[in-house]
Amino acid sequence: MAEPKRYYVTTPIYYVNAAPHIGHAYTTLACDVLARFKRLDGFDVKFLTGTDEHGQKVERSARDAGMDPKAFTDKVSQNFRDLAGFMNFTNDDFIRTTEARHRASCQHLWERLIERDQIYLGSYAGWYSVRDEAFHTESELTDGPDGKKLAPSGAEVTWVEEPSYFFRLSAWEKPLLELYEKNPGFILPRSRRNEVISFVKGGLQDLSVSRTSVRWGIPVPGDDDHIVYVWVDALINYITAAGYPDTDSHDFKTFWPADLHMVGKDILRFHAVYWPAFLMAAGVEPPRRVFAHGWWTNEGQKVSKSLGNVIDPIRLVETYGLDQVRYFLLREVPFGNDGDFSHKAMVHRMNGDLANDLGNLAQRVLSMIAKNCDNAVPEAGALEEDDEALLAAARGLHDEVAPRIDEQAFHEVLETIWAVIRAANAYVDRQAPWVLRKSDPARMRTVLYTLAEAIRHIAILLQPFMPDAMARMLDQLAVAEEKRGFASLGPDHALTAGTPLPKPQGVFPRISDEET
Ligand code: ME8
Repeated sequence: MAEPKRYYVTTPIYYVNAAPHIGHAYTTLACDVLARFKRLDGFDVKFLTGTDEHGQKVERSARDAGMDPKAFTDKVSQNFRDLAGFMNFTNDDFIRTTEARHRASCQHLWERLIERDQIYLGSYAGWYSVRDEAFHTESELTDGPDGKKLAPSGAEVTWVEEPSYFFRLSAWEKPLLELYEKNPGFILPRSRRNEVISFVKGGLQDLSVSRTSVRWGIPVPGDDDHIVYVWVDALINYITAAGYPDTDSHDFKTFWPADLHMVGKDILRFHAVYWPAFLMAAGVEPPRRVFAHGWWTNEGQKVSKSLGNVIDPIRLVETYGLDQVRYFLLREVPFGNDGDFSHKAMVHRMNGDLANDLGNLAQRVLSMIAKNCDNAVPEAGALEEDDEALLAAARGLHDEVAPRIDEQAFHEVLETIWAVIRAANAYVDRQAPWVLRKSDPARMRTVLYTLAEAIRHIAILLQPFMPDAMARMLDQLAVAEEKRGFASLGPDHALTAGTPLPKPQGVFPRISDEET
């Protein structure tokens, strides 16, 4: 039987200790593009994001703000919801780990682990990093400049000694290696997969999964002195939102296992090692993929609060425009690699790819149609080889880009679409419709029709990346709302000659370097 067309994609849930930054916008953007693409492709999509609200780090931030943790998390969580609206993200759900549904789900999973003898009571004596909310072994640490011990992330660690429940992670080494072996696409990119495999092969220790010195969290069922370790609590959000513990629910049956957990490279180990181990230990199927994306630097420098160069996504959008930023972030670097944000690179993409290549193509073609074809879709005559070639390239795009979307290779998707945009521009220059206007008006109409039909394909396929700009482009081609899905690609839904067109307007203005 064919796989049902359903797709479940998740972002990490974000700590509510600070304002949203570029990392948050980037991860959620990638998921938004996937969710939009799959919806347009006829899939039943569930796209989840939310906030991670428990643990010592959030407890501390609330205290520093002089607020009660609940009031604090209510306030900061709202900033993440607002960012989603601002960035035009289409998440279907927004989960908060302080919600009752999540507490029930987390405690239920814990009880399953107890029943299956996967958790035992012991005591922890070791290092803990509050910033990473992570336990570290001595061998992972380095010495900081002032003699303080530092975690691999550079975060400070403190010595902790307390009673703790442990998860029998050491027993899951072999099943995890089998999972990676049987599912080569479980961890992407490949280089990250290799890192995880060597980490697991290096041997796994049982994992501390409760805290007694922290109060802000979900109580361990039957032992209120302990609260569930924030990473266990947080990871469970992905099944909570799918209806867990009701594994017979429509949602759970439809959407679990998730197709993709999108994460930043720093939190891959939690998602690709601990999470599938917890799930397998509880008898729940692991997700299908974890993709670890890279990090952004700002004008060549690592971003950090202390350097004051944190990239604020809202400012970026206010400076360059929403769809421009959405395009840039997914075009500038091969997805999975680290990338550098620079004003120069941004201006270059806006003027080169957007204004010159795509904007100019649409503007040239639409204004020629407006002037020479009575503001209506022109009639095409017999097609020549050059016309057929451009149409075939545009009509073949979907089948070329869909497999790349399934590998999260956004830059390749865009590059593939841009190859057709460049081919269309070369076709305009070759066919010179402004010359045909006098010499052979019927041929001019065929050329303009061919171009309009190519632009229709390009705009439909670019909707997931630049939803507003492409909606405007499709409006200008008078493509009806219900004809913008991928099922409308191809010759059966081609533009109809004689359809009146609105007055063309530029979609991507050029930006002058001084403007910003
Ligand atoms: O880790 N460039 O939350 P968080 C790109 N609550 N991505 C970046 C970045 C940068 N400069 N800086 C950070 C957590 N990120 C946990 C997740 S999931 C069950 C729990 C990314 O608010 C980073 O890799 O710290 C991570 O994916 C996210 O932004 C920040 O998450």
